[in-house]
Amino acid sequence: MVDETNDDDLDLASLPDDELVEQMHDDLYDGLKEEIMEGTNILLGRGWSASKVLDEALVEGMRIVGIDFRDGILFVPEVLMSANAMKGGMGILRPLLAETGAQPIGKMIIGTVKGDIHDIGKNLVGMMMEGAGFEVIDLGIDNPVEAYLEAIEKHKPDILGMSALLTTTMPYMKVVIDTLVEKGMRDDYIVLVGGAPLNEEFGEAIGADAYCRDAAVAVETAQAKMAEKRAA
Ligand code: B1M
Repeated sequence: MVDETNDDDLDLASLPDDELVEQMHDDLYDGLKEEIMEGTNILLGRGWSASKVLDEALVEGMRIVGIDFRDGILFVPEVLMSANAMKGGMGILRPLLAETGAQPIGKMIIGTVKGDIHDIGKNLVGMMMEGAGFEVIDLGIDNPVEAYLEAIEKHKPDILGMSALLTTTMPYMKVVIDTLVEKGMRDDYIVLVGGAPLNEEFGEAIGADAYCRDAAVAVETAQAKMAEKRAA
């Protein structure tokens, strides 16, 4: 998707919604952070909800990047630029998605597992959980089991969330859960897992409470599990 127009000349604000969204997909592809931030602000100014901007402009754009990364058309440095541009847009949406006057309804720690540095999806889950009224402690990327245990000890969360984007790192989630079992702590926490290569079967097989397909499902699942926990 080589953009042959001169981006300097392109007035994003003059584009109708559908063309602007398409342009944002191109800009994300090209790693243009400022343009992504501008486009995000324009759509919000036109009355788009934060979640609509997130889903239709940013997440969909990243999906396209993912396809060309898989097919060897884009490489790591380019995808890093796309990720950086995506984070620019997410930074604007974050406070809007997290806007809530309510008391925290539960506490979650979330981190990407050891060996894995993908964090966009995890960050999105954290943002949506905050938006739903949860307190979220983000452990970042590349977390060994010790980091999860330390954070559990320190923050005493209701929920432990783990993210993995690689088939080679997703088995590490089982290492964390098995360690909780060994220490007799497993039943004290709701364990939710997610990430593109996972599925429900995997979640069950490793002993998680649930696999969450996306951030919205993570919120719904967390709410349901918290309600069950409170009722019990
Ligand atoms: Co990576 N990468 N990457 N990468 N990368 C994938 C995952 C890949 C599928 C690309 C591909 O080939 N199509 C592929 C994995 C293949 C596999 O394992 N089978 C891959 C690879 C191979 C690699 C490297 C090994 C490449 C290399 O070095 N040769 C390398 C690994 C580095 C490492 O981690 N050790 C690598 C590196 C990178 C970058 C650094 C360049 C960059 C990451 C930047 C960053 O995150 N800061 C990157 C990116 C951006 C991607 C793709 C293109 C996009 C991921 C993303 O952000 N998606 C990705 C392709 C793809 O997934 N289509 C790819 C958008 C995000 C919103 O979705 O993360 O799925 P996602 O999160 C969703 C759900 O999964 C769920 O909710 C989120 C929001 O709805 N979810 C959770 C996620 N975590 C959750 C936790 C929960 C609940 C739900 O807890 C409760």
